[in-house]
Amino acid sequence: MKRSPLWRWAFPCFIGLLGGCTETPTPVLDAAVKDVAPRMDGVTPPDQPFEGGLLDQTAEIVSSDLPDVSRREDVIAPDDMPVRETAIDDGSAVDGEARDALADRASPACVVGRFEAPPARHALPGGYPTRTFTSAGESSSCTGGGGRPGYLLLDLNADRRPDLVVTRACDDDAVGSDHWRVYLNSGSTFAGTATRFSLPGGYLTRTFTTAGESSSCTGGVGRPGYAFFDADGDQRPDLVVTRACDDTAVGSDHWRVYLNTGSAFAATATRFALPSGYTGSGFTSAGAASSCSSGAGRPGYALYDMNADQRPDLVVTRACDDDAVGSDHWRVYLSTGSSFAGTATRFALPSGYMAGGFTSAGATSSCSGGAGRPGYALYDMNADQRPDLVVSRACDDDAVGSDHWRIYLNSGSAFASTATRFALPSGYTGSGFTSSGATSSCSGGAGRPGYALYDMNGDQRPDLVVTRACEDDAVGSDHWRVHLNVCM
Ligand SMILES: [Ca+2]
Ligand SMILES: [Ca+2]
Ligand SMILES: [Ca+2]
Ligand SMILES: [Ca+2]
Repeated sequence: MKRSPLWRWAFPCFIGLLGGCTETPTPVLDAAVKDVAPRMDGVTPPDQPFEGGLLDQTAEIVSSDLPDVSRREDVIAPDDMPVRETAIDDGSAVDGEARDALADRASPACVVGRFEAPPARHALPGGYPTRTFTSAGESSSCTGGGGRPGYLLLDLNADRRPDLVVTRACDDDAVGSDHWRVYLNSGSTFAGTATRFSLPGGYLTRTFTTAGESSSCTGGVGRPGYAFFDADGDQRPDLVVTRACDDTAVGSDHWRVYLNTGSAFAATATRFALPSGYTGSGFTSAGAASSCSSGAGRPGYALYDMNADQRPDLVVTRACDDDAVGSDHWRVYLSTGSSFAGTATRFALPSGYMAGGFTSAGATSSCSGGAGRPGYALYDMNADQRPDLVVSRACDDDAVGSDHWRIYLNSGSAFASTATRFALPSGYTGSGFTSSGATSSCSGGAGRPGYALYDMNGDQRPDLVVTRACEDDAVGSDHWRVHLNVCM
């Protein structure tokens, strides 16, 4: 996800209607979480015409100024899927993987680490224009002959390595309509040949061309709201429709989940129940900040697996009726795999920051005017499956974001009250790494690289991925730089 990772949505919370937002002091880890099989939604989109076997897909040639590549799209064979009975943190190597040695560098005793200064090289697929992949995800730009594809990073085959997913290709409208092109991540490279990943039918052409959308149902357009996260906890991100233009119940009492089978999103949706006590428009968006003014009463929410059961939980980061939420604690509604708990648990935040310092699941810093809002985000930096609070800029210490970050480790019911130091690589200019990701800014000599955090080698530790370097155009064209997250 993340994955960063990260799936955020907002729900209007009308406290007066139900007790859905009450809190209990029960630690998150103590809460019983049951594995409930998703119920069928009864939503059956029209059959998608099936044009021959997936293995028989013909070559897709994309014009390019890069050397060659004729690519065939293969289905991801079910046999390629890792066995999932294994505990996610057992540290065992996966047979046949090229970078087992790197994975083995994660020691169970490792509390926190650093980004290695010398970067590893991660090869990008050919067949696209130069500087196509200068960030960790882009919307397409097909007008004017530019031919820039839309793409994102998503671990579609559950080997814990994010794959490069082309969600729109300028030379083929079927990409983003009935399938995506997936370049599987081997740990040190993206495959040169794309794999075909099928999308559900029943939606407009080019509906699924980005990493997620808010809905656009006016004017008969009928574009659904959607996002990608692993709803059922099988490690495979699923396609979740948060608003459907033909059914107002989607986004008010349930979502449509198209489960990831390993080679496709299921053609038929299953139902994910939403908390009651909220109004109809509450759950229709994949991301929104709180809106407490003028009586709207919409809290800030995000989706993170706070208790390490692989199911993302609903995290309320701001509540309009309680300023302590976002200042000293968050509310967590645990996921059962097919619904969220009706009662929230309390998750403690570190002290020492301004009131309301953590009212969203991540923010850029705002140090001017004495506001003192830190820059922060949630990432599991120490590979215990629990997202940690990463402060990438602190208003009282300029070294934060230039030579280290502050990490507040997640205990399961709280973030640690004391920060751990996480070293950043030297050798970059500009404003450094004051957020957990940034687009590049190479003009005017600023020299700020484009970067993001992704676990590129599958050892559960998010790595610092430089997607554009101002002094080297090859970065973002034929490779990325990966500063591996390693133990101190
Ligand atoms: Ca899943
Ligand atoms: Ca969870
Ligand atoms: Ca952690
Ligand atoms: Ca890693």
